[in-house]
Amino acid sequence: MASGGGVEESKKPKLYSYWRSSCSCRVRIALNLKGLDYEYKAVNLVKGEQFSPEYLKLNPIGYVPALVDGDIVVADSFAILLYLEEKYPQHPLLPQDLQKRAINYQAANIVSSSIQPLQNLAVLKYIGEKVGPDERLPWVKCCIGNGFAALEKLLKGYAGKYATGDEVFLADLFLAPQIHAAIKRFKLDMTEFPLLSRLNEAYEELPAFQDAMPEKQPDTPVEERG
Ligand SMILES: N[C@@H](CCC(=O)N[C@@H](CS)C(=O)NCC(=O)O)C(=O)O
Repeated sequence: MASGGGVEESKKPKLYSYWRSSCSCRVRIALNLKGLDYEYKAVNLVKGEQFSPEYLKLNPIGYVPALVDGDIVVADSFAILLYLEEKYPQHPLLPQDLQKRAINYQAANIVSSSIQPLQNLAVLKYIGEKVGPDERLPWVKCCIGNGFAALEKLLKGYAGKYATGDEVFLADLFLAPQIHAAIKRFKLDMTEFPLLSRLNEAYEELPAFQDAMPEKQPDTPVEERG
C-alpha cells in the first residue's frame, strides 16, 4: 500500500482506495462534498494488495474502500458514508423528506447490491477462468443494463437536476461512478437510459464529482489520466 506520509498528514482521515474502484469513488465524492481533506492510501487491487495481512486488519473481506478516522476504522462504502454523514453533518447526504430519503437508500442499494457486486474484479476473474474471457463483457453489460433499466423507472418520478431533485444526495454518489464505469470502462450503449445519461452530464459539471473520478487519483496510471 502506497501512502503520502508526514506529521500533519496523520491527523487527516485516511481513505484506502483504488483509482478505478467505483465503491471508493462514492466515498471520495462524499469527502469532497463535505470539504474534508484526507490522506489517500492506494491499495493496488490488480497486485492483490487488498489481501495483505495489514489491509485485512482494516477490512477482513479484502475490499476497498476503508476509512481510518482517528481511532475509528470503518470499511464498506455504505457504512463509511453513513459514518461520515453522522460525524460531519455539513452538506447533508440525505434529504429531510422521508419518501425521498427512502428512494435514496433504494437507488444506492440497487447500485451497491444488484449491479456493482456482479461486475466486481473477483467475479470477472472467475467468469474469465471458468466460462471464458469473451463472456466477461456481455455479462457485465447485461447486469448493468438490468440495473439501469430499473433505476430509470424508479427515478422517473423523483429526478430533477439530480437523482431525487435539484440537490445532490446519497443516490447521486452511487450513480455517478457506476454510470461513469458503464460508459468509459465497459462502453455500454446508454441510448436506452436517457434519464441516467442526463444525470451523468449534470455530475460531470460538479468539481466534487470531477475530482473523485478514476482519471484523477494519485494512483491512476499515466495512460488513464484525464
Ligand atoms: N459493498 C462493498 C463492496 C466493495 C467492493 O466490491 N470493492 C471492490 C472495488 S469497487 C474491490 O475491492 N474489489 C477487489 C476484488 O474484487 O478483489 C462496498 O460498497 O464498499
